[in-house]
Amino acid sequence: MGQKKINIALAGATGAVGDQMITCLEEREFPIKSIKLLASRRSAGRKLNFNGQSIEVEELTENSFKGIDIALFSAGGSTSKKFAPIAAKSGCIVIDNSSAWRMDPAVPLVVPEVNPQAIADYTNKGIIANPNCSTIQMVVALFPIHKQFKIKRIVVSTYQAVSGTGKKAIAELFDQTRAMINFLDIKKNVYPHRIAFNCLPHIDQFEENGYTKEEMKMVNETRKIMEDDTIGITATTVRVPVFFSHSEAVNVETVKPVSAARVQDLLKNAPGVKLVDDPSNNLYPLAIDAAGHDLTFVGRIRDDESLENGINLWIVADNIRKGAATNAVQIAELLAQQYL
Ligand code: NAP
Ligand code: 12T
Repeated sequence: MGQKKINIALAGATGAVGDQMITCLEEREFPIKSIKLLASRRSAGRKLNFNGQSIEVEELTENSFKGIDIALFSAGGSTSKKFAPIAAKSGCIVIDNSSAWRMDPAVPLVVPEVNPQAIADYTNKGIIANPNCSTIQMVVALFPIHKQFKIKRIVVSTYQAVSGTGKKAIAELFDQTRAMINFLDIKKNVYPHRIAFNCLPHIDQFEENGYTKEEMKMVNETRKIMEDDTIGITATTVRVPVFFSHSEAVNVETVKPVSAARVQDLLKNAPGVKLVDDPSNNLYPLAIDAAGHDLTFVGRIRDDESLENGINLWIVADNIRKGAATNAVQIAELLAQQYL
């Protein structure tokens, strides 16, 4: 990447995703000219490290984006709704991690391994949306299958880490676990029920149809990214007491004849995928192995013996890295290389 150096801003720099954005930009040696770290007034004045340099966090305001080329937002939906258009108006391109803009038809929703061409539409509003974490890892694994065998229907159940909810939820699982093993009282703040030693079939808010917003994001975002509204998708999203990495049990029905062996072959060389599928040696993707990595790990690939053309897979990725920060930084890299 010997190209133009970029003035970058991180909105939500002090959060779980912002923290990983900083690490990602450092690790990937993103071509930075300057970096501005933004958060709420509560964090203004705090210092964070970037490439060995101590940088003061500033309060996010309407004037934060002058001279910025790319702004990476991970400061919640309402902040994005309000400030992304203001940032775009100041002439920078926003890559937004919240759900605020994802289904806006004028806003591209991008996973670089699947639809990098959609980035070109950033000119519509100056905003590019980063998909939901559960959706990103699923489409990385399924898009090669869709291209080859045409997917008719997806049935997915997720096992999602608490880090998806942010720093307070990470602390809640830690505190509740410690309280449990010390026979102390359990405090609940973030989730409506105890998450320690439990599973909650509830991620984000419930909608009128009985599904959660998280489940409907998986349905709608998958179709938008794969650019195919004919795919049937149904999801059950579950919070589990895991700190990092989402796991997904996925059943796929295809139009063309498919087999587990052919899908294994296909995914061996698929971009962004690491095949881990050797059950005889107890090898399959695990949340604890995916944590800290950028690839999407796929295994347990089996023929669905109840269907003519069906397979089952187990898909795991670090929800804060590929599910959020890494995917956003990959989009920023493509912007810098091809558009700026
Ligand atoms: P978090 O750990 O709770 O951090 C929230 C961040 O937003 C903090 O930096 C916080 O600053 C900042 N913030 C909150 N309110 C603000 C305001 N009014 N003005 C400016 N900054 C404000 O949460 P997180 O897990 O990092 O998630 C942040 C965002 O990323 C959310 O929008 C979430 O939807 C999105 N996200 C997306 C994915 C994905 O699927 N792609 C995954 C996880 C999260 P203070 O420290 O000052 O409070
Ligand atoms: N509620 O970006 O709680 O739409 O794990 C991501 C993760 C929303 C999002 C979570 C959420 C999003 C969560």
